[in-house]
Amino acid sequence: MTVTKITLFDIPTTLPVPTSPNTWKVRIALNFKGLHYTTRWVETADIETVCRQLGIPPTSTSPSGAPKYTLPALIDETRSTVKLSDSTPIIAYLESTYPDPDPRRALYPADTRALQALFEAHVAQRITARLIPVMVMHMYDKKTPRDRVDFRRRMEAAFGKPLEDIELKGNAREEAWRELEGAFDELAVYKEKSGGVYFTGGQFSVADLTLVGIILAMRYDSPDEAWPKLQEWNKGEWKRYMDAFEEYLLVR
Ligand SMILES: N[C@@H](CCC(=O)N[C@@H](CS)C(=O)NCC(=O)O)C(=O)O
Repeated sequence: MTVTKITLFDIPTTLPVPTSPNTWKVRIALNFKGLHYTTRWVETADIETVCRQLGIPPTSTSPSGAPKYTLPALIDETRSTVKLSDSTPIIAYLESTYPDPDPRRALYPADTRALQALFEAHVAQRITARLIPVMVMHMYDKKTPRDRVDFRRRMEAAFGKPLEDIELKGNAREEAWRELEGAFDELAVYKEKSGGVYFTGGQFSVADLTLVGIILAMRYDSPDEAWPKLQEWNKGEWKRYMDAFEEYLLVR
C-alpha cells in the first residue's frame, strides 16, 4: 500500500457500507491503486457546511443560482494540500498524481476521456434516471434518521408529491423494471464488443466504475428487489461482472 494521507468524504447509511454510486467510484479507484486513505462520514444535511468550512469546491449550481456541494470529495495532504470534489475529476487527479507503473492499469487514459464521458452520460440517462421511481423507498430506508428528513424534503419538493407516491406501483412499476432490464440488455450487447470482462476490455476504467457504482447502489439499497432481478438479467452477466470488483469493495 502506498503511504498517502488522503481523506475520502462519503455519506453514511444505516448499513455497514455506503450506497452512494459516485462515492463508490472513487473508493474503488483508491482501493485498486492501493492508496492509503481514511473515510470522513458526512450526512447529506451537513455536506454544504463541511465543504465550505474545509474549502472544498462546489460541483455545480442549484436552480436558484447558489453553489451546490456534493460528495464524494477528497483531500490529499500527502505532499501539499489538494481539495477536490466530483468523482471523475477526483479519479483523473489520482491517476495523474499516482500513476500505475503499468500503463495498461490506467483507469482514465487521457485519449479515452471523450468516450468515457459519453458512456457516463448514457448510463445517467438510461439507468440512473429510471431508478428513483422503483427505488425511492428503498433508498429512504437506508438513510440515517437525520438524512431521511432531508431526503424526504428534497424529493417531495422536486416531485411535488409525498415520497410514498413517487414510488411506482402495480403495472407501472413492472413496466419501469422492464425498461430498466432493456437498458441493461443494450449495455450487455455493447459490452460483448470489448472482448473482455469490462467495457474497456481486460482492464476496467472510469466508465466501468460509473456503472459499478450504480449497481452497488441497487445491490445495497434494494437487496430484495433490484439486486435479485439484476443477477438474473442477461444470464447472470452482471453478477459475474460484479464478482470481478469484489476485491476492491473494502470500506476503510
Ligand atoms: N457529479 C458528481 C455528482 C455527485 C452527487 O450527486 N453526489 C450525491 C451522492 S451520490 C450527493 O452528494 N448528494 C447530496 C446532495 O445532492 O445534496 C460526482 O460525480 O461526484
